[in-house]
Formats: sequence, C-alpha cells, structure tokens
Amino acid sequence: MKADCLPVVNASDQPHAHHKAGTKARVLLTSVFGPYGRDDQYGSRRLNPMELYHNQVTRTQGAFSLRMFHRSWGLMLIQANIAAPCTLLDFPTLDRFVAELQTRQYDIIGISSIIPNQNKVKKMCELIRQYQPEAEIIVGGHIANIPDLAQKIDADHVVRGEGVRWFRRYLGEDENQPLRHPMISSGIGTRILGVDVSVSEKPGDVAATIIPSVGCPLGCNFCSTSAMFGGKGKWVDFYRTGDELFDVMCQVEREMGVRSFFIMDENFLFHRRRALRLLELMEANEKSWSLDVFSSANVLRSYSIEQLIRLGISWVWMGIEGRDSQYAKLAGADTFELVKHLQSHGIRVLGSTIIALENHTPENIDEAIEHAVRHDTDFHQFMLYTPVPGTPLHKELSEKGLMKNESEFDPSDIHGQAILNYRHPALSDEQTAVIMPRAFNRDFEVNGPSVVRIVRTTLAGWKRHKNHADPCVRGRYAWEARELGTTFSALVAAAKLYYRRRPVMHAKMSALLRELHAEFGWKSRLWSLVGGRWLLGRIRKEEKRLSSGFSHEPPTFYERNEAVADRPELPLCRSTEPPAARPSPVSPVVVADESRETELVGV
Ligand code: B12
Ligand code: SF4
Repeated sequence: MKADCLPVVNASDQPHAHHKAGTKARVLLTSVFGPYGRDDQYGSRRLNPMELYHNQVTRTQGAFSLRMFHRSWGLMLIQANIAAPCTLLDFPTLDRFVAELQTRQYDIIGISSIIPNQNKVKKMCELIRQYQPEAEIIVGGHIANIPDLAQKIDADHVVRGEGVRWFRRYLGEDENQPLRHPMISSGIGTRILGVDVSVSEKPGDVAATIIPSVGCPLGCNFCSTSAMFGGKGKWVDFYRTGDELFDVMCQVEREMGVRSFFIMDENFLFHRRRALRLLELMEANEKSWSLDVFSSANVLRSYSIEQLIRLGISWVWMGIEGRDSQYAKLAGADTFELVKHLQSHGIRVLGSTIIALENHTPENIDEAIEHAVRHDTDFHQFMLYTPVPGTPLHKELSEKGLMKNESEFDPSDIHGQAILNYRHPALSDEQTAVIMPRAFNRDFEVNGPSVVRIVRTTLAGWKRHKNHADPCVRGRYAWEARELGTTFSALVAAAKLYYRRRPVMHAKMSALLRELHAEFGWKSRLWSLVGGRWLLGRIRKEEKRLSSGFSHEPPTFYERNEAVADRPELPLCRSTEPPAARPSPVSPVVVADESRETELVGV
C-alpha cells in the first residue's frame, strides 16, 4: 500500500487497522540503526550519542562524564504484551538490520523512532520494501507527531500515542488484557572515569526501570511527552493504583534481585494517591527501596521531606527552567532552597534548564546560565527550547509564522544541543551553538564533576539518616552509602589529584575527602591512596581516547518473546505476571474521566 494515502492514526481514536494473520503474524520490532555518536549521511550526529548523560547532562565533563545506554523501553513493553511471535532488534547497525531482512521473513515490521531520527526511518522503510515487500511497516514513537510523516516515509501505518493497545487491536487481541511489565535494567554499559563499571556489576547494582504511566496531565505547552499522550489533563496509566504498582515492583525485585527502581514516569509524584498507597504498602511490607523519579518542583514541595524519604526518593530530575519562567509547574517555587533541602537529605538532584526561551537574549543568557549553575545540583541538563510538532507551542509558533521552513535545517540537527527549529527573536543558530557548550562548561567549571557531587550528596544523606528511627530508611541509606568508604573515596582522591593545579576545585575535593576519611576511617584512606592514583591513570587514558574521536556505542540486542518457539537459541524477553491485586482495570487506560483528578496533587 502506498503511504501517501494512509492516515496518521491516534492510538486512542482511530478506525482501527487489523492484520490478516492476527496473532500468527511474525513481528519484528526495531529501533533505528547506529552507530549514533558520529556524523554521517543518515543523520547520526557526534553531538547526539545514544547516551542519556553524555548527550545532554555531563556532555563537557570529559573523562568524568557519566556514560551509559538505555534500551528502547517502549518496544520492550510492546514485545512483552502481544501474543504474536515477536523478535526485538535493539540498536542494530545498518548491516545488521539488512542481514535480518535478508535472513528472516516477517509479516509486520515495527520501527520506533523520535523526530530527529526520521532520515534513518526513511532508509529503513526503503530497505524493508526492497527485501520484504510483503511485510507491513508500522512506525511509532514520537516521530509519529510529524504531521505529514506519511508523505515523507513509505510506511503502512503511522501510530501516534500508546503502542501496546494499538498493537493488540491490530493483531485482533483484547486490548484490555492486563499488562506485563518487562524486566528492564535501567542502564547498560556504565562507564565512569575511563572504567567500565558494568564488568564488575552484580545483580541488583543497577536499578530496574518501572513505567507506571506515560504522559503528564500538567501539559506545559512545549512538552512533547505530555502532548503525545493526550496533553493537558490527560495521561495513560499502565498501573493505575499503588497496589498494582507495588505488585509489579515486588515481582521485579524478586526476579532481578534489585532494590532500586528508575521510575520512568514524567511526573510520578503528581499521582498522589498512587504514590502514597505505594508508600503504605512499602512500609507494611518493610521494603527498603530506592526510587529515582522525575518531578516538577511544586509537586515535590507538596510532600513533606519525611514522606519523600520514607518513599525511598533518592534521585530526582526536576525542571529549573529559569528565573522568569512562565511555567505553572514552578509557580512560587524557590528552587534554590528546594535543591539544597533535598540534597541535605541525600536526595540527588538533576536540574534541567531550557536555553533560548523567547525572552533570552545575547545580553541576558549568561545570567540565565549563572542562575542554573548557582543551584549546584548534582547534575545539570541544558536543552534548547524546541517547539516539537504535536505540542501547543509548535501550533502557536506555526500560526505566528515563527517556525523555520524545513529546508532551513536538517531534522537530524534538531536534537536540542546546537540549533533551533524556530526563529528566535534575538538568538541566531551560530549563537545557540556556542551558548550550549558554554552553559555545560560553566556548570562543570564552577561545580566540578557530577560524579563527585553525587558522592557529596550521598554522604550528606548517610550522615543525616544513618541512625534514622525507621530500620527501612536506615537500611536504604546504608545501601546507598555502601561504596562511600571504598570506590567513592578513590574517586574523590583521583579528582583531587586531577585538580592539583586548580586551587578552588582542589580545596573542594580535599574537604570532601577529609569528610569521607572522618566517616569511614582507615578503609577510606587506603582506598583513596591506592585507588586514587590508579583512577587518575584511567582518567588520563580516557582523555586521550576521547580526544582521538572515540565514541561510545550501545551493543545490539536481539531477543524473542515466548511465542517465538522455533528459535530457542535467542534470549527470551522476561516480564512480570499481570498484577495480582486488581481493584481497578490494569489495562492501559486513557484518563479523561474528571473524577480522576482527585488522584493528582493540588487539585
Ligand atoms: C529513554 C530516553 C532516551 C534514551 C534512548 C532510548 C532509546 N533506546 O532510544 C536516551 C537517553 C539515549 C535518549 C536520547 C535522546 N532522546 Co530521548 N528520551 C527518553 C525518554 C526519557 C524515555 C523514553 C521511554 O522509554 N518512555 C517510556 C515508553 C513506554 O514510552 P515511548 O517510548 O513513548 O513508547 C510508547 C509509545 O511512544 C509507543 N511506541 C514507541 N515506539 C513504537 C513503535 C511502534 C511500531 C508502535 C506502534 C508504537 C510505539 O508505544 C510505547 C508504549 O506506549 C523520553 C521521554 C519520555 N518520557 O518518554 C525521551 C525522548 C523520547 N527523547 C527525546 C530526545 C529529543 C532525545 C535526543 C534527541 C536528545 C536528547 N537530548 O534527549 C536523544 C537522541 C539520541 C539518538 N541518537 O537517537 C524526546 C523526543 C522528542 C521528539 N518529539 O522526537 C523525548 C520525548 C524527550 C523530550 N520530551 O524531549 N532518549
Ligand atoms: S511538568 Fe514536565 S512532564 Fe509535565 S507537562 Fe510540564 S514539562 Fe511535561
């Protein structure tokens, strides 16, 4: 079928397509091909590696940058929740993708992508038509928000919104069946200071990713994830209640041996009823878990610090935005005070600042950067203000004629780290391209390596709560502090040696090391003495490797679900059983019902 006559469908409101083979259809799901962190003709960019921190947080921290990869969670979720035989190819190279098309026959090939990777999707569709003309091509993920995508690529269906329900309906399955949660290790291939940490990782060292919902009801006008799943007032639940979520987390804890969770939910604490019920269950069952969450400042402030601590919140990704931010999520929030307060309880903060807001100018941008840097968060993300198709902001700027014409840029360059896709009243692309590294450099220069800041905050939490009355809270802080006297002491010692010619930074590192020695005694001294020098050597080596142009690339994953019976040699994707406690439907639910608002903070 030709793509140009095909509708872009929204997962929640389409007249639905069905595949004739139903659950017998052979499905391949794939992410876009790599390598990613280099410049090439398909749209890979050196500035846009497949790494969370190095892409947009610790970008200019050299050998100190925290490096790791994340699997394609949306695809893993779909694979675990369809009855059809499904193989998942995550992070293939172009050659590996072609080899798959040449050797295995599929009825359906689903590609997941974001907007900047559209050139790769185009290429992949062409290859599928060439090698497997019978296969139906489904394209989903954030790329689906491009309004005329069906004219740009040769796909059979472009799916906007939630993919599990869409796929189930497409295969003729009951879309409201309970949802299985895939077993997801949150980070892969972690590397710090030139050391491949992943080789010495034990089960449980890495947090498991849990996805309770997608979307965010706050609906900030620039937010593509909120827009993608319904916009203001809407979101899609995978696990609506605290009971369901607790059940899933217990299963993941058992199966993966974890006690920490990366909660992939845009605004987890905003769903107050669910979060507080989870807390109740954690306490009743003596769970000493750590939770890493995304949250807006105001929502965080709506909880007492004791609640956050007991809920195990140990890391939070929070928007700082800027002093004159117009966004409701920050209204009235003193983010300086909040960050300091959280850190003093051992909660690591990743602050996020948007650069090139409409009110930014060459004259005031350094002030905006200083504002961000003064927060001294453990990590700081800087991203360019990027109106994305599907968002209210994009609509508004399009109507005002302020969006750039597509011939003015390559979509692969709209990754948020160099140039803008709209006409800024005061900043040119040349200017934003230098402002971005300047912001990261300034944060690094003033606040030092993020990995050291984490040590500082973890130590503060340990000192404050090591004798907490609640044994679960105590246990969690002890677990988080378990490496302070050993590897973390060595890390700070290495940083101290590294900064020996930078008096201010050197003094900072020395003070932290003294604090560690005071707390952990001879063990900390020994580790810093031996490990510090060794790590310094690794840092130097890594710096050389990076300056020669080396980029980190994720490995390719190739997995099957249980319905793929004829390929036992492939690793099986693992997932939970559907939740046992089920007071409400556990299928993904698009929330439109007004009464649901009472579940949220502040309404
Ligand atoms: C994890 C993540 C990453 C990982 C990469 C993961 C990967 N393997 O690709 C890392 C950290 C490396 C990353 C990098 C980048 N990311 Co990113 N990332 C995310 C994040 C935080 C979570 C994604 C996720 O798993 N969500 C949970 C799952 C369940 O939801 P989902 O992926 O949307 O999948 C659902 C549907 O979309 C749909 N679906 C998805 N795929 C498919 C496929 C088919 C066939 C179908 C039918 C349906 C379907 O069904 C799924 C289940 O409902 C999102 C923000 C967010 N909250 O979603 C940003 C996000 C996706 N990233 C974004 C961007 C811009 C980037 C970067 C360009 C830059 C950056 N600075 O962040 C780079 C690009 C790197 C590269 N070279 O490609 C944007 C995309 C914006 C857009 N409109 O395109 C997002 C939305 C963040 C944002 N709000 O700006 N990212
Ligand atoms: S609070 Fe964050 S996740 Fe929610 S809409 Fe605003 S920017 Fe998006």
